[in-house]
Formats: sequence, structure tokens, C-alpha cells
Amino acid sequence: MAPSTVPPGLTPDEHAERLELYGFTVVDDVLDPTTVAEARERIEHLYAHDPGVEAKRSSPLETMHVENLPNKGKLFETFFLNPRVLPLAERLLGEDLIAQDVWSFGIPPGAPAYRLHADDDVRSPGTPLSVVTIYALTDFTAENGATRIVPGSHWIPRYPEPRSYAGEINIEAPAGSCVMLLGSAWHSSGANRTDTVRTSMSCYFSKPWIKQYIDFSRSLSTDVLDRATPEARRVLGVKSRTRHTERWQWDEETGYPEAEHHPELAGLGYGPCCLHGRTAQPAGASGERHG
Ligand SMILES: O=C(O)CCC(=O)C(=O)O
Repeated sequence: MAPSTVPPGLTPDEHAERLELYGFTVVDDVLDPTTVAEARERIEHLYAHDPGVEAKRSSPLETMHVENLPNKGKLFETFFLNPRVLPLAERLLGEDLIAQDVWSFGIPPGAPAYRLHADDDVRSPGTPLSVVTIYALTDFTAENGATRIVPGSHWIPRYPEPRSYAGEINIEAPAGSCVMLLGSAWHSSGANRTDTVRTSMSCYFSKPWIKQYIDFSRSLSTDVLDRATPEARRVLGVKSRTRHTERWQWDEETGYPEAEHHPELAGLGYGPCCLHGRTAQPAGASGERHG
């Protein structure tokens, strides 16, 4: 049976082997204590004040879910590019992977375990389609709602039933580490039997041809996209967005219409206006959301 803890200091090859065999691993020490403390404070503020959190909950025992995290603090614009986590995800999915969603789950005291599920809409044993990365901002323990998983379940060509399974474990991980799992593995958040919230921030990566949960190129604020590095734009799916012009009118690099063919788009946040700086934007352009 896979143990519920993963030793620190594993090499990328050893992590890749664990992901392949068991469907999960834990990359230790990816966030320093100051970043953990700042992110935790900001996220716990969002649990209390982000309007989307209460809108999606019908009981205080339900998960606190903050969506579209990069829009909600500079701190959240880059964590998912971590140089010890992203390359592992790319190894499984390819360098053209995209972020489907970047969010936070807070598991409140008294919350029951969520139902076991897999994130992929099709089963493809041996061919990973997605990878979930969950950054622990509090220690993850069997008592406080650490992610639960049925190790090896990504090899099973069907979905779980709504019950617990022999061999399931809670993945224990210290604050500052990253739990990585295949989206095809049967998993969920665990039950929180403590009196404090289990706090995390997450990014779900997939093959680039799977439709994003959130179209970041349209939903991120112009400021966030202006600050995004080419790597961040690639991961956020800006370059892989579906063309909405003919190919000759499309800038493959930016993932936007070539502005020269579409003067009517100037100032609406498309193309060079948002991706190469604001100087190309006409005076008075609002710089609001894209699209
Ligand atoms: O946050 C967790 O522990 C589980 C996350 C989860 O169930 C998911 O990403 O689908």
C-alpha cells in the first residue's frame, strides 16, 4: 500500500515514478515560510470576504472555494509556475500544457470528506490528461482534511462509487509543500476533525486541447496580464486560445487578432494593447477585462 507521507528530498525522476505508480507525490519545501504566512493570511481574508465563497455554500461545513485566484492578489499571479512543480507537470502533460483553473479550497472545521471523484471526463489509463497541484498553506494531516486518494486508482478504467475504498489514504504534507496528483486518480478533500481551517491554493493543469474551466485570457484583469511573463501567458492558455479570425489575421504568438487587420479592436483590450504594454492603447481606453 502507498504510504500517506512522501519522504522529502526526492529527485524529479522519483516524483515522476510515484506519480506514475501511485498517482500522487509531495514536493517538499516549495514555498518559504514568509510566503506561506502571507498567502494564508490573504486567502483566509478571501474566505471571509470574497462574494463567490458564500454564493456557492449552503452550509458552514461546505468547502470555501475562491475562484480565479490570480485576479485576487499579486501573490497569486505566479505560484503555479513553481520551478520544482511546473516541470514535473510538463513532463506528464507536455510543455504546451495549460492551467484550467487556479483556486483555493478551505476545508472548515467539522467538514465531512468530499465525495471521491476524478477530474478527467474520460478515463485514459497510462495517458495522463491532467495534473492537480495543491500547495499546502497549513500542514495537511489525516485529522484536518488532507487530500484523500485511492493510490493507483488512475489505472482503473472507471469512476469511483460514492463510498470509501480499502487502501485509501490522506496525503500528509507540511505547510509549504505541494501535493501533486493525476486528475484521473480517485481523490477528494478529507474530513476536518480539528477546529482550524485547512488552507491551500491550487492549480489544475491539462492538455491544451481540453477547454479551460476559466478562460484566463478574457477573465484576468489587464493589470495581471500586463505583468504576466511569456511563460505565465503560455501556461494561462493565452497562446492556445481558439482563433476567432481567419488564420492570416491571427497572431499565433499572442493568441489575439492581428491588430493591423482589426483596427476596430483597438482599445478593447485585444492584441498589442494588452500584451505588449499600454502605449499602443489610445488615450481614454479603459483597460478593463478582455474580450
Ligand atoms: O483540495 C483538496 O484536497 C482536493 C482537491 C480536489 O478534490 C480537486 O482538485 O478536484
